[in-house]
Formats: sequence, C-alpha cells, structure tokens
Amino acid sequence: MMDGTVAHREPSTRADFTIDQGWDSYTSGEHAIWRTLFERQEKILVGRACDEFMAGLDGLGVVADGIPDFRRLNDVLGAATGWQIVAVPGLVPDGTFFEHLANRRFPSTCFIRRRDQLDYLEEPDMFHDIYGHVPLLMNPVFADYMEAYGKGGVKAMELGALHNLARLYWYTVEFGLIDTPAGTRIYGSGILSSKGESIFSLEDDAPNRIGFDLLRVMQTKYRIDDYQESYFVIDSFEQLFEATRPDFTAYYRELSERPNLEPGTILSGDRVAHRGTGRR
Ligand code: HBI
Ligand code: FE
Repeated sequence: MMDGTVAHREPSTRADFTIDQGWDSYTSGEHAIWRTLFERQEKILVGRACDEFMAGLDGLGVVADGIPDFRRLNDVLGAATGWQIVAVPGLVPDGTFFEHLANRRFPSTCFIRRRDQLDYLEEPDMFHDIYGHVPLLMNPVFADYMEAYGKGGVKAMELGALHNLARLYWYTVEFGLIDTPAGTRIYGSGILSSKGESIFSLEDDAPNRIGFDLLRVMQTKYRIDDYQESYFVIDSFEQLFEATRPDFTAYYRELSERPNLEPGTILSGDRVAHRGTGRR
C-alpha cells in the first residue's frame, strides 16, 4: 500500500489469507440455507450435470443436511487426488489464489449467502465453492488441470497476460460445458451452483454454444453480471488438459496480435453447436 497502511486482514488471517472454517459456529439458519440450495440443485442437475461431477459429489459425501466440515471433506479429497480445501474470507489476491492452486490447495470461502441472495450473489460463497468447484477435484484429470492452471497463473502474472488466462478459467472451470454420448452436460462451477443458469446454459436459445478452442477462448471477453452470451463446449477433460499442457508464452504473443472479442461474437472458423438468438 503506497500510503503505508497495511492491507486489511482479519485478525485470524494468515499471510496466505487462510482462516479456520469455524464449522462449529454455523447457525441452524445457515445450515438451512445450505439445505435449500443443495436440494434445489439436486433436482435440477439430474440429466444436466456431467457424470464426473455427480460422482465427485457422491464420493466426497457432500449431503443436503448441512454445511460440510472441511476437515471431513479433506480426508476424502486428499486420499482421492491430493487436493485440500483451505478456508479464506473471500476473494484473495490473484497471486495468492494461483499459489494455492499450484500446490493443490483450493481456496474456499466459508460464509453462506443470505436467503434473499439465493438466486444471485456477485462474489463466490461457500455453496459456490464447495458444491460448485470441489466435487470435480475428485476427478484425477480435472485435478491435474486445476494444478496446471495455478502454475500457469503465476507465469501469466509475470508475463502480464493474466487477462487471457482469466478468460480460460472463466469459460472452462466456471462456465464450461462438455459433450457426452448422452448429450451436452455442465461441468462449470458457476453454472452448477446456479439454479437459473443450469437451465439457461443448456436449454435457452439465447446463448451461443461453441466448440472449445484455446486461443479463441483466451481472446474472448466475458460478463460477470449476467448469464453468459457464449458457452464453450469441450469434448473431454483429457482434451482440455492436453490443450493447456504446452508452455503458453507463444500463445500470449499470438494473442497480443489478435483483437479481444465481445462475449457474443461468432467467428467463421468457430465449430458452432448452437447459434444464439442474442441477449436474453
Ligand atoms: N479468490 N477466493 C477466491 N476465489 C476465486 O475464485 C478467485 C480468487 N481470487 C482471484 C480469482 N479468483 C481470479 O481473479 C483469478 O482466477 C484470475
Ligand atoms: Fe468459482
């Protein structure tokens, strides 16, 4: 901080911004909000969420009856893929975020939204982080992708290319769709933890659905205040992991010569699964 003040930290926050979840202090009202959110998504995601997500949720033992204890989840998650959940007060600085991911630590908030925020809140809460993100960390290929993303983030910051990499995260980890023999399914956490967008992303005519292409995704801007205007569809987690395995330095150079695209753009070279009717 230029004026000499130290960044505000909660007394219990450590240098890496981690805090204790404080599971014993949740109220019955907070557990009830978790139950409401869980039971709602449980109904909506049947036939909409990818199998790997459902298997991860089940394997983790995340259930409707109340807010899970991160210590219990970490016993299972650690044994499955070596990932651990660390509790943080909210959004943490990019560098801290990537450092955690690069070391197989997922930073999760530990507050739950209020009842009047059930359908939308601007920043991630524990339902988004734990229900939306953590089940897929039980999948070895996706777990590797998330670690690679963390390592890539540290590098992207050094190269001044964070905005490109943030788009990759946004259109895959947060809002990604995946093709399966049974049809297109959801794997993006921002969709999985949202009642409205779980339906909109797959079934509404408004948004584009475009085949995943790494550079195309990294040149495309995104919306943070509304449903997405375009969703990108991967063929498999292996495809995603393979596409992002190489060193990104050359990609960032190529992107610096390409225009940034508006979220609703369709290019002639796109593999268009659905051409959207436009803003909803
Ligand atoms: N912090 N707790 C938390 N959760 C996030 O998803 C998160 C963050 N800090 C930075 C961040 N995401 C993004 O800006 C990076 O992916 C670029
Ligand atoms: Fe998220």
